[in-house]
Amino acid sequence: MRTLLCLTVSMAALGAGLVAGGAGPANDDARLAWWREARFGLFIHWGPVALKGTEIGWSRGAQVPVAEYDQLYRRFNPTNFDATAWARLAREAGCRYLILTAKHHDGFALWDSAVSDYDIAATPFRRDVVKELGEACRREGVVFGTYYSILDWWHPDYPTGSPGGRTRKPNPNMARYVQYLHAQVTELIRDHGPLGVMWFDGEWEAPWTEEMGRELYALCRRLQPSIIVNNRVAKARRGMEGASAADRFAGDYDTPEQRVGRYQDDRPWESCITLCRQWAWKPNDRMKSLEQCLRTLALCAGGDGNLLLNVGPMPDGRIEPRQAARLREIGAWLRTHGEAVYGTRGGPWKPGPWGASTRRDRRVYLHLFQPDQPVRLPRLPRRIVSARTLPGKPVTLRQEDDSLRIEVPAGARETPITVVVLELDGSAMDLPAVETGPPNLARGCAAKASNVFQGMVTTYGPAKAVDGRENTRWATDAGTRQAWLELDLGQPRTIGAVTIQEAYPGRVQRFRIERETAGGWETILEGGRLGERFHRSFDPVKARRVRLSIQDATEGPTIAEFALHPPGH
Ligand code: H79
Repeated sequence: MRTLLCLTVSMAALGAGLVAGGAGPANDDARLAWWREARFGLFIHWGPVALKGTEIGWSRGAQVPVAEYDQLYRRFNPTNFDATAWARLAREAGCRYLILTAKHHDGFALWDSAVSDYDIAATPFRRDVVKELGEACRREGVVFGTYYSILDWWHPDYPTGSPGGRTRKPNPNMARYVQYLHAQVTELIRDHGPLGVMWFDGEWEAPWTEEMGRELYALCRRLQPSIIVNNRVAKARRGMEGASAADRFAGDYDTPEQRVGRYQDDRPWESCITLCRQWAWKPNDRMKSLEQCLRTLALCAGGDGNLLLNVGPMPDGRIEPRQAARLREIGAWLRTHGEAVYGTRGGPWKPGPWGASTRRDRRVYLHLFQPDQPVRLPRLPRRIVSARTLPGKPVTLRQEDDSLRIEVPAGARETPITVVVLELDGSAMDLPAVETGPPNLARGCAAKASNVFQGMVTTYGPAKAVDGRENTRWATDAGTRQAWLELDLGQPRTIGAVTIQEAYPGRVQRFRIERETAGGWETILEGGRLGERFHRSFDPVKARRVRLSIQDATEGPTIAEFALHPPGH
């Protein structure tokens, strides 16, 4: 019922476009409103590969020989599959939508596809899993969507046959493959819809072009104007970080994978993260704790994104009881704390080790991860009229000069997250997001660099590494192995810690941080890999000019942020 209503409303509002706000989270296309409000979805990775317990995305031709893998469907007979049980579990988990892998990279279709015999109809099971699950979800009030991998290692017309294109088909025909892909996507949307979301993947391989992506997006919207399509439909995604390049066609939302996305309130995003370690079912796979799950959800919501939490059902059609139990625990927490998640926007405080914040109207919800420690956050330009935990217990609040100190009395603390509701004297929605990290002495300082990607200084210049924005970066030319970034703090400052964020984590292999002294450059610290977020404190030193010297990189280094902190941070 809710699904139908949402889809009708969205269709009426089509074409509203993006309304950029002056401050605070941007309001986008009304078509995405239900999805933003939902905040939490269930991802399901399933197929004949569950019989082997290996990974759906990359075990074909690796852990399982191709000849064996491609015959697994002949004995795929999940007689315990119960669509209603899955849809109900999603609802009990508090998931407002569900995405099923209709077709993964291995090419197998979980529905009865008219254009392929490598599908569920060819298994002993024969029942159309996509159809049954879609119908069950609609009955249970969970919005249904499908995952579809653009690449296809099984299909003879698709050029590559394994990850990284290591094996190639003898007689590929990409134009004909695109027709096949369009036919399958049409079957999903037209015959198994309406769908809330079309979740594409596998777009990174060379045969797929931006033009093909635009056409595919247009096809989806033509078949169902209200449908939401992720950024993997085209070529905009930047690595597993999942954000979209600004100059590329990027679908409707960004898709960080196996990580929480960065705070981003001007474009929708959704982190897809596995409950266990594999996407597809694996016996005795390590499962995340309830604490990890709830904190991940809070960090996503607090960063203004969604969480798509994945389970891989077993080959007999059941979701593992321990995984189902974990999902129900999440749902139980959401029944008492959902007010702080559903229908909120992230911020105004950006997430940090202390926790995260979400907002709706005049309220701000603090999701505190260490409620036994007082939290100090930068003050907001609003008066706080009341502060209580979500069950309504009083919280001690002190508004100091430039910070706000929040302390939860022992009797009011909850694990793994204590939610505090702050009531403001005005709207929380127009407040720009505030950093909660340590003070950054390098922010906005003068910077120069040994090299800038294709000389594009305004887009990728050194200033981008010190602008306080994690979604901009200093980039170097392809093939750069050594580079330096030099900062001038304007006057000698005492520094005691550094944070470095690589935009493409893993490229930097060896680096030094140096300061200029009367006698020349002196090393403050040396390190190996940087990664997504490198933080290190060191014996305080005074410095005006500081240099990041990269001695060894596998590819042109790209630095999203280079921050210097006072001692004690
Ligand atoms: O379905 C799950 C995985 O099976 C699938 N995506 C999730 C949702 C997946 N397939 N492959 N991968 C994940 C890993 C691929 C990583 C890479 Fe890349 C592809 C590394 C280089 C090319 C991603 C795309 C990072 C850069 C481009």
